[in-house]
Amino acid sequence: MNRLNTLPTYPRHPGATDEELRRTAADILAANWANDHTVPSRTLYPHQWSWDAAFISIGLAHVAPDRAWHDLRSLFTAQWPDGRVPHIVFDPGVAECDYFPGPAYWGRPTTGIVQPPAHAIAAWEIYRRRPDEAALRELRWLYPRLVAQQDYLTDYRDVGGAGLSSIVHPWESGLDNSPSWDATLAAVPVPVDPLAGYRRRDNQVGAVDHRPTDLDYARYITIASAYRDGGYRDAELAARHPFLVECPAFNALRGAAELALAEIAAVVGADPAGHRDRAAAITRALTDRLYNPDTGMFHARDVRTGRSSPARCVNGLVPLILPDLPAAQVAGVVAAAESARFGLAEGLAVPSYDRTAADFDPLRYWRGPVWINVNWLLWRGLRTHGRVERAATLRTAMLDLIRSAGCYEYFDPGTGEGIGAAAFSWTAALALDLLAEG
Ligand code: 9WN
Repeated sequence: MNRLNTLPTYPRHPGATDEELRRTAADILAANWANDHTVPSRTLYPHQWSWDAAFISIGLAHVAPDRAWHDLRSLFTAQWPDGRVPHIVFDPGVAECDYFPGPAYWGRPTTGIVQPPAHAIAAWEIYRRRPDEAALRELRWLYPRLVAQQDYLTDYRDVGGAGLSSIVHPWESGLDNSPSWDATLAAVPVPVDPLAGYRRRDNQVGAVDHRPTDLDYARYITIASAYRDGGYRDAELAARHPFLVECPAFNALRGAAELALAEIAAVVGADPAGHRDRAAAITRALTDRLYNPDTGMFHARDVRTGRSSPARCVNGLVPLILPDLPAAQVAGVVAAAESARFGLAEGLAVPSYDRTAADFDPLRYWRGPVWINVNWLLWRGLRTHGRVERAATLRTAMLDLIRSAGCYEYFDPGTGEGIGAAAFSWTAALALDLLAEG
């Protein structure tokens, strides 16, 4: 379904002023605070999510630093002994039927899979905004835990052996339904009725034509069950697990996390050098293994088949956040983002998928809509590489969307309409950060 042959212009009605948006965003974050953490959305996502907590705490740093640190502390309190930081920490006060798959499915108070490691970046951001004694205590508490998180991803998840971490489930990417996984998912055998005995909750609270299809959902459950039934062990994954993919955004965040850890190490009295070396090695591996000079983008790679996904997805632009990305890759990614496929040169926020692709879908989860968190990463990447004017335009495009539509989970890339969950935490949080950087 390609409904967009030409680039759209969003309705430019002025929407909220800076001050109004700041107030609304702070109110949303306050309303989504649940005892010791922030939920992404009261309706769709009533627990704590891992990479959401990172983005949320970056915004909270501007209005409630105590809650920013508290959010990260809650998440890392649920870290597993092997270092993995679970993708969801379940709130024991929320009923099982309010989110699927919940703790009964996973057999634990957290899920056993992870999400992109954006937390060291968040910790450094909170600290640098207010580097006082209390912040230093939090940073000291977090540092060894953040290192353990990175060690887990290096020691247990380098299934391909080339220095990149594999994700074992699309949910680990945070870009769940992205076309990046289509080829790999197509090969996952689906039992006749894999959802038997389960009831999707997302389709009851979200629009059916926005959410993943039943077939994709069935595959998600098949893959999650395989990992769960293997005791969440990572040994011999290559021989037995149906989904193993190197995602460019996940690994770029892992590299950026090492650089944030280098900054943190210098403050807490640890050695930054090892972190810088690891970051450099990740950038090299990404460039050697996932970059395609013909598309100017990074592409997900299936570790089992060795095949690169042909899809041009927003995760293929995220390595721009790495300051040591070589000039050729920087130029390629910027050109791809500016092209009509992603629309940056037209002053638009980038969609999650190539607008010109035949199966581009402006409404369905990660297959077209605009998400603020990946645009925020891209904005940082543009600034890191001196594309200051482009970064400023992207900032304006993001804020325009949010001002006009509200703090939605994602946005229709054709009309700018807000879709998914309303009062979504990371949109509110990152709006606060963007406003502060005006
Ligand atoms: C599964 C919470 C999460 C985000 C993900 C987003 C969506 C969950 C879902 O919501 O995923 O983890 O139920 O669809 O894709 O990025 O962390 O906001």
